[in-house]
Amino acid sequence: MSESTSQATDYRRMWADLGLDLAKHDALLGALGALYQGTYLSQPNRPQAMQYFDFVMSEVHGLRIRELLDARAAGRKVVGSFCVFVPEELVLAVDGVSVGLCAGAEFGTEAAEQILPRTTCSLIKSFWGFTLEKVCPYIAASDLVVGENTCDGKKKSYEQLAPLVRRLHVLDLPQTKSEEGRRLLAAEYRRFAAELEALSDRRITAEGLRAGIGRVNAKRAALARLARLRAADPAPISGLDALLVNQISFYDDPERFTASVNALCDELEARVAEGRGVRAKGAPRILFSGCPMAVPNWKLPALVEGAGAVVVGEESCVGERGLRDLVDDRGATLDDLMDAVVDRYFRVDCAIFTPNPSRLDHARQMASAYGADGVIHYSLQFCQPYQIEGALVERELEKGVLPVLRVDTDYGTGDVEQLRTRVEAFLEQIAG
Ligand code: BJ8
Repeated sequence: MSESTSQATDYRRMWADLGLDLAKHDALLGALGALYQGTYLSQPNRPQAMQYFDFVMSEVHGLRIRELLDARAAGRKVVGSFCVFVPEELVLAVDGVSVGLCAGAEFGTEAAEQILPRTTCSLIKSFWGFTLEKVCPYIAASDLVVGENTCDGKKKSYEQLAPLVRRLHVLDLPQTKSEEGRRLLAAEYRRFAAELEALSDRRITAEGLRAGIGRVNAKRAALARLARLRAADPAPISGLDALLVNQISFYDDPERFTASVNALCDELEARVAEGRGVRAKGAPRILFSGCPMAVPNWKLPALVEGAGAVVVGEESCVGERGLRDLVDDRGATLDDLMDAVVDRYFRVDCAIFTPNPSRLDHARQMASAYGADGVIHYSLQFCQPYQIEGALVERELEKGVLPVLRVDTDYGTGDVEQLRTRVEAFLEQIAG
């Protein structure tokens, strides 16, 4: 048997042992492979260093899952989550492994709609579809799944998730940036820390948490370096590739990922110095603002870049909202460090907060820092927090005479042609 055949056999055994439905999982991987080929591998002028991220994607249900299972066999715990409010620093402090769970593709919608109303956003339907149809190896490999009381759809649907996962912990998150809100977040992170200690049978120490903070800070610093390089004109990397790197940050081993992002940035710095980019200098520059885009939700950036523009930033949780701000690691005690973790996460300006003015400031700052010619506000249909806040973002940015296009869409392909027409008209408006 050749090495690749034996590896494929090994993966099939691994997926079967995890309880996946192999036929449905094959269908999912087939569709994902074709989408990746058409969206990513056909792009012109890609940086060489993207090869690492292509490799990660090719092994996202293979080698990475094998690594998670090896970690479990060595006694480490795998913690799966759906939200940037789940602090990876705490998971690392008990020597755990943090992974994002599948929520970016339309799969198992019919099964999901047995539980959820049709008027639920694609992201929630997606994680339910993946779970019910048994095609997500990440949730199957997780010792603990962490939900969060953010929007109503997530909050209410987690109530029914417990029987489908090994162990579920739901974080209660504040909805206001008040003193009471901060106290709630601090109490909830301490309750989460206790859950992790019970799960792993390890104590969180100041040294352990400081080390976890250092590893996540290094990852965020590398992603911030990548974000800054996108300010150059011509942009040295496509928005699709930069988005992919951000998406992979939720799955990959933190050290290996950080080193790979820094290697990519070295190459991009050389490109910027030579004036080389993925598009000609002066190509229209678009900033995205809105809902997170999880793998493989590439529909809108692919349309924008297919029309000749370049996406230069994402004001989103899979993007700058998720990566900005490092945790201060100078505290002497465990309490100091826990407070620093709370301080950092309390600054995340998700649209579930009311009011949420810092998000408008961040969108404005990013548009200016990255030289955006226009902003596309992206909401998933039925996502009330972002759909409603979208009007505010539009008003605020248009005051500064920046054109804004508001798009509400889902994970389906039924609206692609209509979106293409709207995006092309928007780019013409910008050019005019
Ligand atoms: S911190 S943005 S990752 S909650 S799209 S499920 S909001 S109805 S994803 Fe999010 Fe955390 Fe906030 Fe970020 Fe609900 Fe909207 Fe669906 Fe959403």
